[in-house]
Amino acid sequence: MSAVRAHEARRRRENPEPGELSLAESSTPEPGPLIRPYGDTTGDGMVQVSFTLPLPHDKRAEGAAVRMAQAMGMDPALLVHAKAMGPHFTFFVVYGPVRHLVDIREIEIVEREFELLSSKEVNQAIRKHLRRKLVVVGACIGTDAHTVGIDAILNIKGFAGEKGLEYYREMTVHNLGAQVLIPDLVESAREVRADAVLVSQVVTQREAHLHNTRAMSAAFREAFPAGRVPHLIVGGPRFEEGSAADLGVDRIFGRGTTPGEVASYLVHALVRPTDTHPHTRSRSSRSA
Ligand code: B12
Repeated sequence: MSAVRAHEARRRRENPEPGELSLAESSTPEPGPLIRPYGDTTGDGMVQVSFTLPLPHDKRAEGAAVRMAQAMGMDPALLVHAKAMGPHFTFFVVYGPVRHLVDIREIEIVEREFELLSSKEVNQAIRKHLRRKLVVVGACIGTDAHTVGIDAILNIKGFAGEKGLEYYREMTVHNLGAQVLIPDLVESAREVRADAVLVSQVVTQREAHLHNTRAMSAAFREAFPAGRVPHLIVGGPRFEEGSAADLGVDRIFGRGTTPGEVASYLVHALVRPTDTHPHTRSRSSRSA
């Protein structure tokens, strides 16, 4: 290698610019700041994508899949799997390198704003400061029948090794199940004087999860006086972090949420030592 090329290679390694890869020639496991995917060798940019095209499975469809991958920046694009999905569609998996870089210095991280508590600490906080059971109502709304997510949070058997909210002695949980109509949810929340309403939305076709969440929030705000609206929480795998305010809810939980996180959050949001929060008043002083 000439002295000029060696110098240029060292400059790139030590001081990469956007468009240059810091890890490509390095064996250090220290990442970034500019990174690209890893397949066989560090920084080779290899990715695998899958998608479905509205074409019957034939040579033309396979060519279209390769073109699609190339248009996404994969060059060369290797078709590794193609399978007919009925007579009119084909599912593809394509593998190949991309040239895009990510500058990890630009990533904004939303930190958890509450402390994780054990179930014992959650129960103690509710008993000591709320001095009554914390009441939770949960449901899947709209036409959504995917109950596994909300059950993972609410059912006693729980999720990821953590017991669900039903396990917490100081919580009363009403799980209304699937396809609950918004007026019925509002009515149930009123009836049981819910502190928090937990709604699951898994289906996102035609942005159903966003429309349903906005409609649910609007219905609660119409039905309850200001300051008396139960704490509104939605969860599901495809909600965007940071979009709670835009959707009119208090908190969003995404993929991989555990019941312990939700229980800890409920204490953080609804159980205050000073007992000044509207939802933390004793039952006799609450007007529903
Ligand atoms: C199981 C399943 C079903 C089961 C549901 C059974 C049941 N009782 O729930 C059945 C077979 C009924 C079903 C039906 C359908 N399904 Co389906 N289904 C799935 C599947 C395979 C798994 C979902 C699941 O259980 N995940 C496990 C749970 C634990 O994860 P989760 O839901 O994300 O929940 C976690 C978090 O998101 C969060 N969370 C979720 N909700 C809440 C709520 C709160 C308050 C909080 C705090 C947290 C929280 O906490 C949970 C634990 O971490 C997914 C594909 C997949 N692999 O994800 C498709 C999937 C969700 N289904 C899909 C579709 C399209 C359908 C159907 C429309 C298919 C059809 N044409 O009939 C129907 C719709 C039925 C209906 N009316 O809703 C699509 C949705 C696509 C989209 N973009 O909307 C998926 C993604 C499959 C796919 N790739 O196409 N489905």
